[in-house]
Amino acid sequence: MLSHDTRAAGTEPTHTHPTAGFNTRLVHPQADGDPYGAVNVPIYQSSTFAFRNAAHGAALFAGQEDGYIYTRIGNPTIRALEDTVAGLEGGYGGIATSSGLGAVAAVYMALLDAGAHMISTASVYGPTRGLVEQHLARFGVQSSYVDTSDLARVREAIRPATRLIYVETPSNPAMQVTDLRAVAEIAREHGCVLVVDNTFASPYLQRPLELGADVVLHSVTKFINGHADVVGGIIVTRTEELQRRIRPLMVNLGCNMDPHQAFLVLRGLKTLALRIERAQASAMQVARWLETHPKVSWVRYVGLPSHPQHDLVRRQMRGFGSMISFELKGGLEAGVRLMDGVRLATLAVSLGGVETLIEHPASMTHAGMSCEDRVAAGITDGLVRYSVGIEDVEDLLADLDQALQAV
Ligand code: LCS
Repeated sequence: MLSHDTRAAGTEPTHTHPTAGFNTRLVHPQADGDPYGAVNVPIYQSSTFAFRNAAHGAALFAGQEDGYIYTRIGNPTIRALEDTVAGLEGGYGGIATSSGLGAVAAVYMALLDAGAHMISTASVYGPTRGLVEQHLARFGVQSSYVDTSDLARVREAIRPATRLIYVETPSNPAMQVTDLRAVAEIAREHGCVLVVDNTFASPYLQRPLELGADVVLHSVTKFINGHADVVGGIIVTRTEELQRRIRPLMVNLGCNMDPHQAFLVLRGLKTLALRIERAQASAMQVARWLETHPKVSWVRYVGLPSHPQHDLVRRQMRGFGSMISFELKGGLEAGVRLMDGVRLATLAVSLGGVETLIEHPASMTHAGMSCEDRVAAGITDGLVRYSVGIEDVEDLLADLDQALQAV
């Protein structure tokens, strides 16, 4: 069997600072020491790695020795990111991918056989759902989309062929929150793997593996990198067994991360906690301000007591993050005016960066869903999504104020 890893079989990743706290691990990535003492993990921009001799090459391919063969299989810069994020999530190991959707695809393809059934949060990021409904369905994968915040709906959807439960919490953009401990119990009872998309929270605010999930994944394009200059993804597995099921699929699919991407993400990661603390403090102010605005019909922010799962959020997350969804009284037309009226917030998809972004899910990120599925998932036509950045909050409020006056 060919090696699909940079690590010899049965070897646990060892941590440079095994007792270090979360913030320390952000700043000091898990990496092999650099011979020149470089403070940052260097970019190993090399497609291939020389073997010392033929026996060394054979040992690497056989998975008997740690080391690097070829960058699609593994690379020191990429591995530093994988080991660091795995440590932050409390998992066995990481698998970095070319995009968040690459991570989703690798997990689905590794864990779902023809005829298998999966259950997913209905209000997931649109293409995550499209991947199954438009593509994997052709290979015989069956899927049900339910409001996973309602545990009865999850139980009802279980079939004999159910192998995987996929939860996005908080969900994009409906901000629905799923009780991970409870769903993990359901998954265990029925022999299913629980996969959690932790993109909206980041490991700083929520650690699904500690609540019973088996696999966590991220679009690192968002909070983990945080600077709107990289598209990337990462998978973290709780066990070595799951790592050995998913990693070969990623390697054979060829959706690996690039070393330069990994370098940028390692740099962005250093300030994850600082960025989130700042953005979520502003988000709370913006959400409260919107909630009292006469032109706003409702606001969904997990930090507001008006959020239907606010108590669960307090138990499950260590903060509220910086994603806000809201609806204007004037519906879609008012939303369009608002998006065309803001001057500081940028009208763009994506989220979780240092700059504030605004977008309209029904016509943009979730346009691929049928109108019926969208409304069932809580994504109404007038819903506006606002990703709060780290600007001065007074400037963000002034910007919203002037744009809302024109609505
Ligand atoms: N999971 C979540 C929760 C996401 O929000 C996204 C992208 C993905 C996975 C896919 O990650 P990617 O391949 O883009 O790195 N969400 C986007 C959004 O809401 N606007 O633009 C992209």
